[in-house]
Amino acid sequence: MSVTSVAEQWVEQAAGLTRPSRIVWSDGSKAEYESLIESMLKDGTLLPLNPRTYPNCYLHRSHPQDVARTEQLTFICTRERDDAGPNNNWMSPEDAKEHAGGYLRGAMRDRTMWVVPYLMGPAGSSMNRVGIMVTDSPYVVASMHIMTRVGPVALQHMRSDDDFVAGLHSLADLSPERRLILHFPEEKLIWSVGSGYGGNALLGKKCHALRIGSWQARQEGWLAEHMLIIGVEDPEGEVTYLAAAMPSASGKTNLSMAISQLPGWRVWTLGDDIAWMHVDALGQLRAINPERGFFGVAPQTSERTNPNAMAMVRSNTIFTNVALTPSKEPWWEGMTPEPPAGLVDWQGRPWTPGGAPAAHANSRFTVLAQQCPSIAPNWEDPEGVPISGIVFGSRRTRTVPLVSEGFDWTHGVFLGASMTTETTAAITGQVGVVRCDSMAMLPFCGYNMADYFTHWLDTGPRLARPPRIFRVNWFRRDAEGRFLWPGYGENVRVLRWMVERIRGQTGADETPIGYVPSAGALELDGLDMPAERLRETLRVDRDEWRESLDETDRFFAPFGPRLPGQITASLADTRRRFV
Ligand code: SAT
Ligand code: MN
Repeated sequence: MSVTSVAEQWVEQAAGLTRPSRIVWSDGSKAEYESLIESMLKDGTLLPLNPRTYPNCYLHRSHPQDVARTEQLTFICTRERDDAGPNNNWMSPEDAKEHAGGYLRGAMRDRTMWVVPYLMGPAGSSMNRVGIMVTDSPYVVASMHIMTRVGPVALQHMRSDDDFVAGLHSLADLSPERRLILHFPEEKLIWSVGSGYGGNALLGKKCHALRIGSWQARQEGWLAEHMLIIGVEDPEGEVTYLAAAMPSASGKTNLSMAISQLPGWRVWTLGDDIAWMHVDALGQLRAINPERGFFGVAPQTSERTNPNAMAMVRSNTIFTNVALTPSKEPWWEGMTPEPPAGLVDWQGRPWTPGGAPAAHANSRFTVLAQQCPSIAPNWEDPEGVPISGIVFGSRRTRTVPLVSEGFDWTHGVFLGASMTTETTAAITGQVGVVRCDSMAMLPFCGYNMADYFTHWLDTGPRLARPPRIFRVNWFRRDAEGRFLWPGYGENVRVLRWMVERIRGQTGADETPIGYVPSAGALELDGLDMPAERLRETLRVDRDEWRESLDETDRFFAPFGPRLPGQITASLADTRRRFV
């Protein structure tokens, strides 16, 4: 299928509002990418990095007040307020358009409007979806080239004239006072104005694949989730596929590329951020990664924490808001034990040690998935991969043990729904505040989360063998503030336990919050992990949990009677088990 009249009309409408001087349809070609880069080098939007050590890599510095997602400026604009739910900011579609229309009117004057048709998901997959976004940011167009499949391939996958999510993006004047990220799920429409930052501006990612995607997924009976996808290969070569939800900047990219510290075991990367999962004709849950690249957090990425990522960003990568060394190489906190001399910080100012971080805490790399050394050979399989386990992970200094397993699907859904986490620099606002982040979807669920929980509960009975559901926390600390578990490549020990649980090969002890590994079930060979510390890592403390369940209760309260009875019952059962 080629450009349809519906698509053309939509582009005309967007141009009528924003008044660009020129309209260019993006073809997704290498030549187009190169000319975008060239023009951005010319006008200073990009700086070249060392062509010898970082070939074809560039640095982008964003507006200092435009460095993270802005949840308070993100809205779901449904006709009925209750359809957005207490988990979302809501505005009526009329108010939203009037408001943002004011910022967008004439916003592209003297600028080129790019029309970017993009495909989310592998070509030829029945699970893929098309979007058409317009934008006045060449940085966004180049990033979309990396993160999605741009050009005719997208148009060819439209199943009807209006089978696309429309996205209107403009930098406008980049002012936080005139910034809005608006979603109209009933119209398959996104408006984003005033930000050039990833999650606000690369509309295929959070806006389409998660917020509009989750809305469509509920209507059509599938799941759009904030999850990585990995294959865990055992020493016999058998691969078990897992999907894992974790909040932004909480280790999804690292886990998806983990290098196993266990001989014979290996992790294959299929995705690091989003999973679209369907129930197939045999009742098997299957996942595709709708994205084509990684938009990963740079700080703390190193040869120790994620060697695969370090290798993959050595070429063809756009860095955003990292620091720069005198030899024009990127640098960020945690990359090397000591910062190199003569750094320039993420805002282009000479940097002196001891002050603010040289790289922004939410600085990023954007790179094609195929550059990852651990990318799975089947990562673009149109059929997706069969998911045997689902993991809900979060960042908790206390309370939550290293790993536990839900009693069954319903209890697993409760574990996801009641997940609490500490906030990170991926969102504008305070870092380290404990909040509920159900399934790591609190910022991304495009509808009332009570209905989302119901949708998850309803999916279980449709599955011939529902995946086991696990809860993990790599971030628990001891009384001195030290991490109890070494994390990173050692996390494969936990993945191995999951695989063995899925196969019914290993033991577990029952606790009020689920099963935890019984003594000896976690492979700890080669790890300095005294029994006392392991106990602390897996401990389920009654008082801490009571406090946490109160927090969950407060989070659930505003959902009122729309909250499914099974969730309320699971909470009550958990409380009872702690008595
Ligand atoms: O900024 S993004 O939303 O794209 C990444 C994230 O916060 O998960
Ligand atoms: Mn994310």
